[in-house]
Amino acid sequence: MNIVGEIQLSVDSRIVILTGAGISRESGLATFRDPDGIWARVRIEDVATPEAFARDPERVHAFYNARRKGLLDAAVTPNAAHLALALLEAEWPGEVLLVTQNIDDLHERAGSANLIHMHGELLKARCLACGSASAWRQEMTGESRCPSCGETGSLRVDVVWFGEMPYEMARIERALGDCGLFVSIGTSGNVYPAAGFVAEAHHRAGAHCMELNLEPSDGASLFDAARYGPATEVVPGFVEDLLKAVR
Ligand code: BV8
Repeated sequence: MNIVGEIQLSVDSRIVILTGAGISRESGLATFRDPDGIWARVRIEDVATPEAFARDPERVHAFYNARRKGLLDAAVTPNAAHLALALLEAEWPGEVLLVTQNIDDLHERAGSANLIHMHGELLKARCLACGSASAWRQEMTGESRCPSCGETGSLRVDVVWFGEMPYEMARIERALGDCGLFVSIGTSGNVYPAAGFVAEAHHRAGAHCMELNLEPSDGASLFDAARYGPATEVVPGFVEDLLKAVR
């Protein structure tokens, strides 16, 4: 058993990491619930539910087209926090599973591979006619054609809206039931089931639970320890502390 800072952790144990919009903030992408966040400008009910899409698909397409354009801006690149998590996956002897609520591709671009996008991906389209998911980097409209089946008007962005089941929950639940460390980064702890993961890791796996965030989240009291500050400062520092134990 190695002592990593304030954590008792064996170096072959699984680490589960949950990230939210805060980890991408310093790459230039907006969060949701900060004063300048996305939900300060537009209502969830108008753009991020199946009902909104049924009611006004073009409005929903426009909302995600603007975010896709922003993500594909050359100025938006992975930051030191994304890169530190990719380093941890490469050097930690045990499994590092990264579960992100984010729909951007900054974790992949930083080198993370053992990655689950539980709320889907902005750069993918899902066809309501054939069910396929395809890479999608351009504007999406009601005239867009499915790359797999050729149908037009059947595409939606491949993200999980409110009221829809997040992706790969069985795989996430299995990991939460058998991990030595659970780390929550850049999330306000508002949205379920993600906000419930810390309690699961604690009660089912007896994991040490760590919050790395700009400020205490709504779930702060559920964590054993925390480090507060910008992700590009606290995440690399924490990863270095973990890797000191294995070097
Ligand atoms: C589900 C994808 C059940 C799209 C998102 C009524 C009906 C149905 C469900 C519900 C209901 N009432 C409640 C629910 C549950 C609902 C929910 O939790 N609602 C909340 C609002 C109460 N959840 C769902 O609907 C989920 N599905 O429950 O299905 C079911 C069961 C059976 C069968 C079918 C269904 C689905 C939720 C997923 C919704 N999709 N996004 C898109 O992105 O457009 S959620 C959205 O919120 C994003 O994914 C985002 O990631 C997520 C969480 O937000 P955060 O990432 O935490 O971002 P936030 O801005 O809130 O916080 C940022 C944090 O970063 C802050 O703490 C800040 O301090 C910090 N920060 C800022 N800067 C920095 C920083 N930290 C470090 N460094 C910095 N520089």
